[in-house]
Amino acid sequence: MEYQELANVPLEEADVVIQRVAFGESVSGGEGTELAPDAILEISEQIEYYDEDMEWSPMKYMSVCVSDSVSEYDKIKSHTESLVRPKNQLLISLGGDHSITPKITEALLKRPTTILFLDAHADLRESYMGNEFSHATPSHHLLKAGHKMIMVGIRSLFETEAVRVKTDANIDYFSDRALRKESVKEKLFETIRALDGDVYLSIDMDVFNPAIVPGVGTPQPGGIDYYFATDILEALFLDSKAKIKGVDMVELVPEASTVSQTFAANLLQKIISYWGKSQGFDKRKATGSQTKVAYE
Ligand SMILES: [Mn+2]
Repeated sequence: MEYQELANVPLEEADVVIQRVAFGESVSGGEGTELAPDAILEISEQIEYYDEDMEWSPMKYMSVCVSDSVSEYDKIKSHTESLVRPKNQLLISLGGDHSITPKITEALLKRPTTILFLDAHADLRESYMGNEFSHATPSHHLLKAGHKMIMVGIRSLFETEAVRVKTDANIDYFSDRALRKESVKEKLFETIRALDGDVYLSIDMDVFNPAIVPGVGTPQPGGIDYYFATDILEALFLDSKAKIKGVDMVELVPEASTVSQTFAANLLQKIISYWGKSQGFDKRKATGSQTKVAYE
């Protein structure tokens, strides 16, 4: 598979590494998250190379490598480790359901880190339907590993989760409803801009309004929109001192209209563009993946 139909470069040369995590066993509502990585990459060829927000074509200056697919849960950690190289790279993992996040972070994060967690659900259960590593449990594992969490867009909680988000000192909680208030929104952006040190970004696609992204395993009414998400990316990548250790996008279920996977592919492009700009790649020589493309 390729991103935007760009030829894959060797891992050693890649600025951006896209990991395909085709694991979707634990989704309760819908099925098909394991199909999302390839559906997002397939539709990414429809997206213009030029990013109208950052006013550049990121892939002119950056090179990309799409990994082979990992579909067994017990192999996600070692697969993630196998993709890490001692150079400045951004690893973006395309899920799969949300249970993959703790396995990816186990591989990437060697010390306590801030997890910016966009989701309709708190995902704090210790186990769900008998499964300790279900899509309803990633936050539990992340906190257990010592990470701090900033939760954004939450609007569906189990009673004990509702208590924990307000009492756990390691959770900075921004519910979807509260974010309708300008003052709360501003507080979220201040919090993100103040980030310093290692940060991992996890985007559950059900954080978005399901009228915009209908293809998710467990849709919830309410939710954020595209520009709210790009504002978050801008604050994180361009206005903060955070060092981004990795990104994942999970819980997408490809659907016939292709609206959901097109949304995800655009969001993926924004992540790549904003990160590339933050690294100053627009000032280096234009020898990226796009320069090998022949135009008609
Ligand atoms: Mn989730």
